[in-house]
Amino acid sequence: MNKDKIIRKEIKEQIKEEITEEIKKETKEKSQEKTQEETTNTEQMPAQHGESLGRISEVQKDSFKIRFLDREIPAKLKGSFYGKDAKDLPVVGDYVTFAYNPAGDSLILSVRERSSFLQRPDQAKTGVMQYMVANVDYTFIVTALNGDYSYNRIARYVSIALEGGSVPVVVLTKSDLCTNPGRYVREVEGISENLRVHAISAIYDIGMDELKSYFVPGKTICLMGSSGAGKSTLINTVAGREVMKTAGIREDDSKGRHTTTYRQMITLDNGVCIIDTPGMREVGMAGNDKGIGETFSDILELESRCRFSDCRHETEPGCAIKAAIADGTLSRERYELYKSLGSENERNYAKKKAISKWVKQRKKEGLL
Ligand SMILES: Nc1nc2c(ncn2[C@@H]2O[C@H](COP(=O)(O)OP(=O)(O)OP(=O)(O)O)[C@@H](O)[C@H]2O)c(=O)[nH]1
Ligand SMILES: [Mg+2]
Repeated sequence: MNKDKIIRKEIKEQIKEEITEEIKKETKEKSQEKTQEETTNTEQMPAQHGESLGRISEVQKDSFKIRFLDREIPAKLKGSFYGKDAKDLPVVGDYVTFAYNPAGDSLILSVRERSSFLQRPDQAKTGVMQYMVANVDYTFIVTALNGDYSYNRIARYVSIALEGGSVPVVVLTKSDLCTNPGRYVREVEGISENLRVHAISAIYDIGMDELKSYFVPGKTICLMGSSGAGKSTLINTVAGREVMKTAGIREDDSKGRHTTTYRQMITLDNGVCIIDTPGMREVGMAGNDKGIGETFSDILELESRCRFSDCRHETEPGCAIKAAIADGTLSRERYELYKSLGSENERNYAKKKAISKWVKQRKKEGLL
């Protein structure tokens, strides 16, 4: 059994215990002739001093919300989290243990091991990582079929999803505004072997049936993409009601208005968890070797077939990359993309290493 399943089993068991407890309380309270209204709000809450297991549904600076049963519990971190590495702090989608406080913020005690963890370098390109979401099964890479479309950016998202251990699914939205969505579907399918791609219109209910296979109870889906791509609209359509705020894009450049401003996990009535995220302006590469390797696994395979192990794919004889470009099995555009993402990844990684060396040195000198 994988860790995610174990955690879900634990939650189920906990729910069972809570329900039994609830029934006992209800019987007792009925005999004391209390009204139903007076009791419902507190009955489903965890024991005050016990440790409970919930899931982070929202993070805003130092404030967290924990999804427990069908409630959102406000929470803060236990003091021992301070000074920990940023990657060890809870993110949306994390399973956490917490001590329940009925009078205010509950206390997050620990973060359970993650089955997947999506991260990217921060926008300032310092190589510092931004930790986004955890325990995601599918990452929907949402791109609108208007001015938003970018082959290069989709490839970046795909490598981030793969690096983090989730399955990338490209969702091309606003197909109603595009005269030839099929052309884009084929182009995106060419980014990586086995990449799943769907063209939809959430507003006109086109292609939505194709997405049903992902919305399976117990699965977690995270939506990422530019502002205005239609992430929140897609969630509202799937939910059948307005659970997320949406807003029109700017007419002059088709860009969105950053309507969603923080990551948030909602649970649909059928038990599917969906994480909505704010639109990203840029998707940088750092610490992403595995993701790039998996996205371009066919190119790695070709490289391994070159006559020389240190082949630079330039003038060397017996080069499998050059041969594949010549016979059309590998597109030059895709190979160039692989090279540029790889070198950006290396550059940022070197920067990241230099920063952590600097921080370590300053700490040693007592300056930090
Ligand atoms: N024509 C058309 N418009 C759509 C479709 N999906 C979304 N839109 C419109 O696109 C605009 C932006 O949609 P949102 O769902 O708010 O976009 P978002 O990706 O959540 O944007 P941020 O929250 O800013 O990151 C809204 O005006 C939507 O009505 C679609 O399938 N077709
Ligand atoms: Mg949104």
